[in-house]
Amino acid sequence: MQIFHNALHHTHAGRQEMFRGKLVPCHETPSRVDHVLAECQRRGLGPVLAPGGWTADREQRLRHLHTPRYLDFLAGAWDEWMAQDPANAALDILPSVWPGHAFRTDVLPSNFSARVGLFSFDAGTPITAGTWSAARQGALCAMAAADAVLQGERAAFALSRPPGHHAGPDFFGGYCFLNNAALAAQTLRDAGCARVAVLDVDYHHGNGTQTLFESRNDVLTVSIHGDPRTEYPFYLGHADERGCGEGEGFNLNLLLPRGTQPDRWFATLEAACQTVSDFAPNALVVSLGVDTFEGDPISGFHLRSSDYLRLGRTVAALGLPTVWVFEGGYAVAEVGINTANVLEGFQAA
Ligand code: Q9C
Ligand code: ZN
Repeated sequence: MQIFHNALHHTHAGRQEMFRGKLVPCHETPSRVDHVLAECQRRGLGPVLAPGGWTADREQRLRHLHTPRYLDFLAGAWDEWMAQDPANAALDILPSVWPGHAFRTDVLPSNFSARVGLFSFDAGTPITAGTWSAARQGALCAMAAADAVLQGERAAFALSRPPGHHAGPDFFGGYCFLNNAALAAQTLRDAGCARVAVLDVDYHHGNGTQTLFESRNDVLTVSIHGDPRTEYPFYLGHADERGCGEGEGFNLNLLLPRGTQPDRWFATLEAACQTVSDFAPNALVVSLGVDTFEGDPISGFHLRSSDYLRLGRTVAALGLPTVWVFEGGYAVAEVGINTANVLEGFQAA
């Protein structure tokens, strides 16, 4: 299948994230994508392509899913940071204050730190010098993969980085800035697919994707993830979130406890696929996180490398035009093998 590679992804290289009262090295590293690309190439899984450029349609789609004031903030963040102090060049931007509850979010603060907090929900997602260009190019990869499927490819893979499924209309967090999978889904909708399903198999709930589509009945969102009562992102992803208004019944959260073994995970995947199939979508977007792996340093499921072949086969059985979008997966030594296994399992089926 065609693989859309973000050649600018290295320019987003966070140094540190906040964890239990101290700054620790970022889990979401450039080497992750290097491993995935190398393994896809080693196996000859498909041509590695550039996503093409920004068209008026693509720019408009980005501004439709994300708010202009959020995009403007991201676009200018690094320059503002540098203008504060040239010594900031050696530091990442991290938030340290948030509006929380019972504060106003309609007044845009002129203070830079206040705006970093307004548009974020955790202190684990640094903005660096190259974040904006990397995130934009990653978003382009997702839209290009959707375009490839629209042009008749059975499937395409967006090797996007940074990941996207935690990013919402006007917020970043969970290592995500622009919602790549949502942009792929909207690309399919804009080209005339009446119904699009998004299946999120990352360990963490895709809160950004849910928030973007929860009021809509044209995009079904289904996510399998660690129970948010104990797992990040904690404040969304519960079973009773079924969608809002016209979108009621078009969001499904399938929760599993930390420690879940492959048998139960795959039984849940079958349930997810049944819901996707019942929706009868014209196309499918998969948020492909492989942080469900037993060796993942920040997650709690126990899938083994061979299980990812089965994941690919199971999704292939849906028989849908499929856009794969790369998300999480932090066991760096295995992230390439596990991701390529999914794509190989899909293609072999
Ligand atoms: N020290 C994705 O998989 N931090 N994002 C958890 C670890 C946030 C994961 C705490 C995890 C975000 C795309
Ligand atoms: Zn994840």
